[in-house]
Amino acid sequence: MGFFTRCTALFLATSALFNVIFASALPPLVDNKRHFVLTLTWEKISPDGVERDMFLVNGQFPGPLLEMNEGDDVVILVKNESPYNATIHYHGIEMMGTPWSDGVPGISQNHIQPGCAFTQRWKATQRGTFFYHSHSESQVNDGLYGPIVIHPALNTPKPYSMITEDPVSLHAIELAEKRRIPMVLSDWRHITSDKEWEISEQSHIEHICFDSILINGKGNVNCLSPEEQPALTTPGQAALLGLVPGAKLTTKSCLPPDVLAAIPGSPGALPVDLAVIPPDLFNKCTATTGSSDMIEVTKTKCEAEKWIMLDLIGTFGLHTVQVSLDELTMWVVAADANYVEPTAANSILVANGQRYTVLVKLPAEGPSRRYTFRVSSVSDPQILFATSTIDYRVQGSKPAQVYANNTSASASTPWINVRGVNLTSDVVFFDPSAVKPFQPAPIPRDVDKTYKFTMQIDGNNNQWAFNVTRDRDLDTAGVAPPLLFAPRPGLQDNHTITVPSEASWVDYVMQVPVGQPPHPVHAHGRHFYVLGQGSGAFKWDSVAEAVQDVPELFNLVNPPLRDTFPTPASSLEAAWLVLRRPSDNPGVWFLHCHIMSHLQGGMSMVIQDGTDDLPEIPKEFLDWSCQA
Ligand SMILES: *[C@@H]1O[C@H](CO)[C@@H](O)[C@H](O)[C@H]1NC(C)=O
Ligand SMILES: *[C@@H]1O[C@H](CO)[C@@H](O)[C@H](O)[C@H]1NC(C)=O
Ligand SMILES: *[C@@H]1O[C@H](CO)[C@@H](O)[C@H](O)[C@H]1NC(C)=O
Ligand SMILES: *[C@@H]1O[C@H](CO)[C@@H](O)[C@H](O)[C@H]1NC(C)=O
Ligand SMILES: *[C@@H]1O[C@H](CO)[C@@H](O)[C@H](O)[C@H]1NC(C)=O
Ligand SMILES: *[C@@H]1O[C@H](CO)[C@@H](O)[C@H](O)[C@H]1NC(C)=O
Ligand SMILES: [Cu+2]
Repeated sequence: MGFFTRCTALFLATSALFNVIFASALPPLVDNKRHFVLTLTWEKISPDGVERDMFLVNGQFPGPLLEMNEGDDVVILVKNESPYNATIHYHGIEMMGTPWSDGVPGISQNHIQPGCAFTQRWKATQRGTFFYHSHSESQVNDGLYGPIVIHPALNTPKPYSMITEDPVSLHAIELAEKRRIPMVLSDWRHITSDKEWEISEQSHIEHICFDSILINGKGNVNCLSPEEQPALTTPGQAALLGLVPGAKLTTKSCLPPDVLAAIPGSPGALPVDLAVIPPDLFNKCTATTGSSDMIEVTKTKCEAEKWIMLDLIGTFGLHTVQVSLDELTMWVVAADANYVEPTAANSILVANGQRYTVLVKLPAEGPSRRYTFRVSSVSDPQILFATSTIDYRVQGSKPAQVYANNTSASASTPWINVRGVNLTSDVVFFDPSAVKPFQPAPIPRDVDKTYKFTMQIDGNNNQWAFNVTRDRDLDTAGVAPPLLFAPRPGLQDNHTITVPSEASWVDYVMQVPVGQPPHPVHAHGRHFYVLGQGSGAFKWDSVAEAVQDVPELFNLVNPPLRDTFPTPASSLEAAWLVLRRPSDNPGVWFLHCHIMSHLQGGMSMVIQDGTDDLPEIPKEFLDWSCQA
């Protein structure tokens, strides 16, 4: 058999066998359901070269990939073998008809106490990239998360033919989609989340330094010299440093405690106590050579083209980053698991809780090569960055490792620097506000209810309010029974809104006073449309009025569909963001900022959607107390 025939046969075989081949990577169906077990433990490991206590899931960090097909009925047994209360939330999963499996303590379930187990059941009604994470306190900062991929059902319309119509390329893209590569991006501290919160509560400041950024759970501590820092200081950082005469970034490239202390709280804030902060937390940086993620990609002789699909998953506790892959172009094809019209970019802004699925075409010819994948924080509190490697090997050429000590061959050319700033003028940045959903569904011109929130500090600057007052008890203590089991019809208070059952669409207006950082707003249950944003005060009574007044600030035709989207930064001027969301999935849902310190500091709101139409809670959930 000649070379051509062999490759053609392989091409046809892989096309036909796709589903058989990839189905074998999924856990088997039992009783027609996809079963997973997540065992949580608390152990010592060293993701960036420094050992600490942290969560593992099934002995791994990040937790294992949960892979399933659209339409699957999913059953997940969570066994808590750690010494802490915990719950698991499936971020971005809309939980149609199963609000009791959403995993929020005090809202949809009680805590899973140490030694206990809880079973969650939901249907994979969506497709794309998600992640699971703890919803107790700031346990995300202790590593309790892992990726989820839902493979699209057969015959799902996909946007790939908007990139290319060449059948050879489309075949290569389909292959890449089956073998998609999760890129779990996180910020990392050497102290536990409990310790961090304790220091924050005692000192009355937030933003205790991080130590590294991890890519798929691997990383290094990078330290910048005092000579390197000034050129990398952002305007936002410089403005904050200006609060204290002579202030400079610390050895860990953080805003120093006295600058953090100078960020005003609201009236009645307690005096700051900097003496309780161990000085090393800000002022000692010891570089490590921990570990670095390397993804090996091989283009075989039979593959005419090589594409890869990366799932960028922002599991950060605080930081928002620019992501780039040296020399290559990323085609964004999905945002928060929703297909979009493909957009080419060299650098993508990823906020905590957001996901992007990107396709990358690798060169067909030429030598094997190592491409550096860069993650650079753009957040004010600290300069933090990381890299990993895509090791691309063209079958038949020498492996890239041969060139590892040959800088002229091994170093790929960056698009961005460690602050996420472009190094040349031809770098294309992805614009999250301009991206269009693929085959958008019509959205209503009018809504039934409008709720307005003001994102602000309430007390000291580690205490945050989603509207006026911070939420003091829900997430941290976990109320029993959970709100879902005892909904309070009609309740409107500082922490709860009740959307009437007859309302089908709702506008959420986030008002941002001057001086706020971006708050990545995350809604549980249904996703929302990012309808519009602007600067200044939101001075209208309704979105309809605003649309009439400033139509150019709204998109009522094909706005982005997301589950996490940041409010605009408001360093110089107030700002606003309007989200339009269907209220057709009765349940008790959390709406909150996805920055862990803001969430733990009280920045959350409970939405009771359609409490008259709540599905009956299954007995196994109502009666659960410890064992699954
Ligand atoms: C763990 O959860 C239980 C039940 O919600 C609660 O009574 C207990 O105080 C929690 N423990 C901690 C340490 O938060
Ligand atoms: C690169 O490393 C290899 C093996 O480690 C060594 O034999 C070779 O001399 C090195 N080449 C250069 C240019 O340093
Ligand atoms: C280094 O890489 C370049 C480019 O691939 C190649 O031309 C050169 O021979 C390599 N040098 C060594 C010492 O391997
Ligand atoms: C970065 O991009 C902007 C906008 O295209 C451009 O004005 C600027 O010169 C670029 N920076 C560098 C260092 O080339
Ligand atoms: C937010 O607080 C303001 C001021 O107290 C209040 O008028 C408004 O109704 C609150 N918004 C919601 C959604 O509860
Ligand atoms: C709601 O917030 C307002 C403004 O801070 C406060 O005056 C009021 O007491 C709060 N209501 C409750 C029930 O806590
Ligand atoms: Cu926030």
